[in-house]
Amino acid sequence: MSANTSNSPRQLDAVIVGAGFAGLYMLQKLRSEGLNARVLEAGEGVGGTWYWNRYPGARCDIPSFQYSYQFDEKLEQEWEWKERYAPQPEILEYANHIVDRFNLAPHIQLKTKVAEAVFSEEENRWSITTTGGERFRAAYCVMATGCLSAANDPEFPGKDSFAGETYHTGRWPHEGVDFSGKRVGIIGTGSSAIQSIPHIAEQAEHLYVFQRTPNYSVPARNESLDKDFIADIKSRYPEYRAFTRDQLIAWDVEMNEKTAAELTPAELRTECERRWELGGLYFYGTFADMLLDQDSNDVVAEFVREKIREKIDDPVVADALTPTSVFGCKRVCADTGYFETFNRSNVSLIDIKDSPIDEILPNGLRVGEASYEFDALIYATGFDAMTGALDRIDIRGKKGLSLKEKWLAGPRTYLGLATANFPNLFIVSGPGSPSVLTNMITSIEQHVEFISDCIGYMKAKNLSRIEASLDAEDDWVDHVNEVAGSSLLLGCNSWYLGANVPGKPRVFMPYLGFPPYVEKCESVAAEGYSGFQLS
Ligand code: FAD
Ligand code: N01
Repeated sequence: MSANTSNSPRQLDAVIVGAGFAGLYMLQKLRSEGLNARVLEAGEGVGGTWYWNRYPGARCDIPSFQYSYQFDEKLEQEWEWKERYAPQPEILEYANHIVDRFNLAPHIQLKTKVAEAVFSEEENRWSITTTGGERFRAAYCVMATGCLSAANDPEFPGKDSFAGETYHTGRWPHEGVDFSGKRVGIIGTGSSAIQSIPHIAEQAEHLYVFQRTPNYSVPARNESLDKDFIADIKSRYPEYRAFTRDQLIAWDVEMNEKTAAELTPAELRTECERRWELGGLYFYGTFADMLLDQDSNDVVAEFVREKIREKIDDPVVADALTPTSVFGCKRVCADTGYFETFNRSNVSLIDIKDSPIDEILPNGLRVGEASYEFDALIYATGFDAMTGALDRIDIRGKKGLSLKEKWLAGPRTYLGLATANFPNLFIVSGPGSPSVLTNMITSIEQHVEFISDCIGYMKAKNLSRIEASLDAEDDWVDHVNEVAGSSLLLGCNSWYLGANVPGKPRVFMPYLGFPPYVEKCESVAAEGYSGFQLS
């Protein structure tokens, strides 16, 4: 995993930025096709999300036997997931196993942050420069920089004055943190906070939770995986994976084929209770129209609200923790003992919905007239999702056009894979693709295979440039918006809409519907990459 120490740029067929699940598979795929490809990764290790997010309680919320690669049958058979929802160390171990198994390490350069990527129209090549000044030239540049990798660091007045320890859940210290005997403040109540709060509360002397918006969370019901269950899945993995790829969100949520209107009140209740027992994100499958029809959604939302209220002793705290928005218009959370944590005497909920944080103080923070003192402050404030990691690189296409400037009013892509005026640049899980609305590893594999097939096609036809056409891009952006508009997903201030980052344009970024998306990609490829200009 060594760096290039000479002054001349290293010449490559493809530079891949990022060593998460997207970058690792892209590397494996392109190298297996005979390309000289290299991954540049800012972190000191591979795994992306699972390298950075080491906060206590971090684990996946899609069952591990689904949240894993399916491109290699032997890998699928040999890897043993131990828990229904694998914890972060186990997923990180899996990422490292991929590197070893496919001998990827010599082609991955760690501690290498890409600062700039510039396209040369004369040479049809990308020049990539790192923050350390190292340079690379490549025919293709693949951004595998992640949808949830650029931390959101809100600019509170006095932020730098805090004298205690400060953490962000997405940049958690590798050696772990011991909060024993400490007063701790945590800002945010999204998935990261909901997973970590029960653990931190067990250690801390006192935990202050600053909540702007309550979230829907359902019990994860994590458990050790039964050997017979796994043997059964493994005995029919190809068929099972094919079934999951046919699902709206690319994983088996046991989707109910009936709409809520087709069920009696008693049946509605029974189905909700069944989902509550199943746990976790299986709630996405409660009714076929849950994300499309307000009445259907209300049934699930009210059921989960009722369950939340039952868990909390203090009615005022219960009210504050009970969400009122559309169920699922923000990513639903899966927890283990989250709401019960607020019954502890060492945990205080501070509702900052109507009175936001005014300033960070050297020993705590202030909300209106009230000050809270603590020794450590945790930002569980999420990510500048989907566009953040790309915006943080100076990416320049034809005529020096900057991607950040092109996307000032919101990201514009063709299929979330490419963007007009940026030839030979591919994005894995870009805005406009199903990405964060799906089992992401399945979406990643589909993108990687599309990109590698496309590069193979270019090679076979002796072509050197591919670029999304503006018309195809405009049509795709309209279609993404139309699909989102026909759902209930626009109904709250979610990071899907960029609403968590001040000043970010309010645009629904992911595409809802994995199967129609795959169908579209397949027809684009079959038509010789329609919507792209090739030369
Ligand atoms: P990432 O894993 O984010 O990797 C991107 C890599 O690019 C990072 O290592 C980053 O350091 C690197 N990078 C970025 N910019 C640069 C640069 N300029 N130079 C060099 N390197 C750069 N999804 C699910 O489907 N199911 C789940 O259960 C699930 N759980 C999640 C839990 C957490 C805590 C989080 C944050 C996300 C979760 N996700 C989940 C989403 C998760 O991000 C994806 O599933 C998946 O891991 C993304 O892989 P990736 O390779 O696309 O991106
Ligand atoms: O981030 P978030 P996350 N003042 O954006 C609050 C995946 N994931 O890291 O809702 C005060 O959800 C913000 O408030 P509001 C998953 O896809 C999965 O938790 O914007 N508060 C919110 O409460 C997830 O959706 C798992 O009003 C501020 C919180 O910070 C995604 O990653 C685990 C604020 C941020 O919540 C992101 O999750 C973890 C401000 N200025 C992550 N700014 C699994 O369980 C922000 N907030 C698998």
